Amino acid sequence: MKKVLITGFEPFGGETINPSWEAVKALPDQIDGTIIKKLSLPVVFGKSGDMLISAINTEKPHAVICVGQAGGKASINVERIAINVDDTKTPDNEGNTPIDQPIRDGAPVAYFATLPVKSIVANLIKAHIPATISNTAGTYVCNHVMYAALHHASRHHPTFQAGFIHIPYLPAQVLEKPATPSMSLDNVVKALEIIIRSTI
Ligand code: PCA
Repeated sequence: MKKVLITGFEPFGGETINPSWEAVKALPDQIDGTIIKKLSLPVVFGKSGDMLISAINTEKPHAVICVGQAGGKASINVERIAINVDDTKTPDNEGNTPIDQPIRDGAPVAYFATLPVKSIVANLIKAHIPATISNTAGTYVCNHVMYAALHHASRHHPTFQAGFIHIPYLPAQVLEKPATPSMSLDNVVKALEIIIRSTI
């Protein structure tokens, strides 16, 4: 049986929820005969990547799909690339603010996602869910986790597919920010199901 490991994040930056974990935990435990394993990651450099890699080693999934909040985005952003740097002025949930720090010393500067990013975007748009390819996952914890997964894949499990999906705020997070876009939980969950089906 095929297995997909899908991750969300705990809240950060003063929010009380993170839409990524809200959507991931709402997914069914199986989709088209594929087992869906769900994991919540801390918004902490280092620890987040270590937790993900230990789950990959335990679960031995066929694909790893990591999901995170990108507040202010209006569409599902399918990340194309992860870069080998942690760089932030915004502290993570344990107060770390790495500057210009390689994620893995001496490792490649970047990895492309190995999810089928173009067909994922096409399938989302076909289902009337706003979606686009993004060419930067930033230099905060989401990029860190994406890089850690792809580096691990390239070294140890060359056949598992991995990538990252950034999602907008949920409506509940923008009630007092009228100019900020959001996407309903139903639509985000539907999007994740389409992303899983497009991958397996
Ligand atoms: N978004 C952050 C980290 C956790 C999350 O949900 C990011 O874009 O890096």
